[in-house]
Amino acid sequence: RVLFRSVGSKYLSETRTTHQFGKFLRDEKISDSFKNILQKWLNHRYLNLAPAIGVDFYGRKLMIKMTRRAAIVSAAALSLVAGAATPAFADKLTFTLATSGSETDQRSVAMAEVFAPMVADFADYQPGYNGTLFAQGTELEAISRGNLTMSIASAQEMAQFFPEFSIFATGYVHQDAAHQVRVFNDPLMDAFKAKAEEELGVKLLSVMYLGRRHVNLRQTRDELNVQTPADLAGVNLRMPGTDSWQFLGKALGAAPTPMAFTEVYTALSTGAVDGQDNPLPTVVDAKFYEVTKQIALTSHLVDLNYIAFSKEVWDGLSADQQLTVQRAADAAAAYGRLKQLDKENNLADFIRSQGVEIYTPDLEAFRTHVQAQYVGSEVAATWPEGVLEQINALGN
Ligand code: KDO
Repeated sequence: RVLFRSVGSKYLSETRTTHQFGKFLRDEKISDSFKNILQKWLNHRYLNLAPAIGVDFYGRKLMIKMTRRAAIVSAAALSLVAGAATPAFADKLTFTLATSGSETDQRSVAMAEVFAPMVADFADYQPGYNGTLFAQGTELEAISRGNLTMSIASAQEMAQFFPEFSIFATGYVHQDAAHQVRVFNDPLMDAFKAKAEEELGVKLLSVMYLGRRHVNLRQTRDELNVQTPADLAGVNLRMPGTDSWQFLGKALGAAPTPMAFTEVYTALSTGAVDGQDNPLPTVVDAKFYEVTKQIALTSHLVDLNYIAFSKEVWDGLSADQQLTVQRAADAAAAYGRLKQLDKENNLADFIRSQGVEIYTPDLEAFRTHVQAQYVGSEVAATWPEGVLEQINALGN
């Protein structure tokens, strides 16, 4: 017990990050069995009985599936060393969240400023930004496999598992932020949510507002004036890398290129792509205005994300904790939505001041063309009957 306490607190006080901790262990002459105990302690401390991301002995990132059984075994091992004392660090859960968004993205801010404090009594919130924990598009699988607690998931990512989710990723379907909320809370979502829980182990807690996506290009308007989908012919438009996105890119009339969000700035600056599509707050947050010359306000997708949560972790929570997590997610989503809407409405002048022309193309031409591409398509064939009509009925 004394050994454990003294060595443990020495390590804790001398190592501020898991990487340093790993380096410390590697450099010290410690027996393998003791290393083993310390590794388990590290897992325990950072993963806290919940499946999550860990680091290996040397501070390398590693996916560790910390099952309940393994956790009990490691707790038992700790108790042995610690003379059967209950480890003080076992009292809180860890909720890891992976997002391809930045730390200053409004959704990230909402989670850190609203969600985290609301669950702080029983859980440490540990976000990983910019796709550092898991690459864009791999987060849901990580939750499903028990390696991650939460993500800011897109309908397009959900559609990789359940193609019918593409209905929420279809151009010109959602009308605005309020419409998204009405759709998410409507009984029409029940079957979608149940399938995600039962078959993927992912619980969709709340809907976040990302915003109206527009076409943002490197070309000046003199070089390319985008009025109708025909004007985008041959334009190499970066879209995220799933089928739903690529379909939408083609439906817009462009030649879509799949690419992870974190690579877009460089691709725009080198000319590897002609453009990208995202809402104005993202254009500012990711500084795309530095490497583009125009934004055609196509509003082709009023984009959303879900706060996705591990069903396994959820089931391990008490009823009170579940209620708190749900409330925290709803509060973060509501807060983020207001902030994002405010940004969306007020950023155009700033973007213009950076030398980017912003204008509205022929919206009717875009809407008609995009919608026509979905009619009778393989994508639309996956939509449960009547759901599109139900979504439309919830609109304005
Ligand atoms: C993007 O890759 O363009 C996108 O906007 C897709 C969204 O679903 C979302 O994941 C977002 O990226 C990232 O969070 C970065 O903001």
